Amino acid sequence: MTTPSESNNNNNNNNKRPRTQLSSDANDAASKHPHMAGAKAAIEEGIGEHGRKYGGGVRQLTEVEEQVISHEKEAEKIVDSLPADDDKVPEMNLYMPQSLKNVIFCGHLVTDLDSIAGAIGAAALYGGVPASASKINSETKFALDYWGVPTPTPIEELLKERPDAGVCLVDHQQTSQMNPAIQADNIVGVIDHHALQSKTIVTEKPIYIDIRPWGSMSTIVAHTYLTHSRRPPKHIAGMLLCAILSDTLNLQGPTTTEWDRLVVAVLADIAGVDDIDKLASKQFKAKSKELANMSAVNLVNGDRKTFTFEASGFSGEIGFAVVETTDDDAILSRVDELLPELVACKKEKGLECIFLAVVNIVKLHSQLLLCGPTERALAEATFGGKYLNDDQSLMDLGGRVSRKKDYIPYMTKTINGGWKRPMGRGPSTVDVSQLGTLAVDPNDPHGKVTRQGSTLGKKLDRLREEDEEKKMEMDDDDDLLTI
Ligand SMILES: [Mn+2]
Repeated sequence: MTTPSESNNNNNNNNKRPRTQLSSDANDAASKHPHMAGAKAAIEEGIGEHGRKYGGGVRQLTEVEEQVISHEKEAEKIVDSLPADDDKVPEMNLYMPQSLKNVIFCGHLVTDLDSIAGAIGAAALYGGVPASASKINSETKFALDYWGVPTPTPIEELLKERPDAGVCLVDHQQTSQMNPAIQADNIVGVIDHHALQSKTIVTEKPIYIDIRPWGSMSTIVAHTYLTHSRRPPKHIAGMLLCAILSDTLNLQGPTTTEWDRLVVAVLADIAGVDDIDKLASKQFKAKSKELANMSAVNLVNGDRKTFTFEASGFSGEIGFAVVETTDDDAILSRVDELLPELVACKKEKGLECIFLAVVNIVKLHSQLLLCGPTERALAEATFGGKYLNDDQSLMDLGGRVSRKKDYIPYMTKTINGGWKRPMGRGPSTVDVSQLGTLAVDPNDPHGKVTRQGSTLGKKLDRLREEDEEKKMEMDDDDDLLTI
């Protein structure tokens, strides 16, 4: 494999998104690689280039679509170099640790998709048994169902049957994250992508260690398949793919590396994914059943699409994020955390407007988060919904539930009807230094992406206070949020 440069994806200021070109080479490759690294659907629809979607609004490629398209050729070359089936695996000189044969592969407690998929992938690769360290979450269940993979047996049960079995820890190496049924003496290996901190396991004998600073443990497993000229079976490729998307926040998280991007394109080809964006958003839907486990960054970026408008009164890009959940009260309690994140995302992505719709998928109604006066004006003109809180940052959208059918077409109508942003709004007073940076807490087994060092929340509080004062002075319902 060629070596991509190891750079983290901190380039959040790509206001100008690259537009896709479908070359004749790509047309040739299409017959051999019909899935186009997972971007078939996007390329065929002409999204980001020719597509005139939703009337006047043109949907841009999502981050994950852009990434797989830019790695498509390299990924296809790699897939071509693999034998078509495992019977024809060539003799190889690469080290395959015999100590991992027949062992149990187990991820961390409060287990997640990377831990489960990584255990399944590693067990298939090294010849062992996957285990679950704790009850699986809704996102993991989605991936297992989607790829038709049985849920791994709990580690306690496996160790009851085979108390002396070797254990290879995946996606963790700290004792605090280890299932207590695992004895330190039984550990024969670690495959992980977390920092080595104070609670790292201590072993008597040397063990197999594979720790790499990549976005997901599943990327390491997939890469080992490739370096050993092994083609992961379709369902394993699919599981690993979903796990990388999960840990890297659809390749947008700060820990994402070039290897994660390339391996996602390779796995999408092998797993036969035509529409990677659809897969990512289905997975996000499953995940958002458990809102408590998601950071504001994840909620704003998990299923956000960008639309470009060029109308007489307004031109520019509008971001529209959707969170589908069974528990929208959980969102209402986090509005103060979500508004600054929306403002930060708007600034970083160079958007004119950003919306977040919270859809209750049981009651089939939705609420719209509004982080500034432009958003409020556009939402009022489009939906005319009633505000649900004093500072007018939450609007009731009634029975509207679909971005494709209920939100964007009507917003497009408003904009094409000559809508203009509210008068007297100066340029945004947010500067980049207020945004903080995206980070992954090294102590969090989920690798949750959070924003640190942002002062936007404080600014929000201050503006609210100022607004209260102003209201008392003038009894004028001036715009509250000028950020
Ligand atoms: Mn992980």
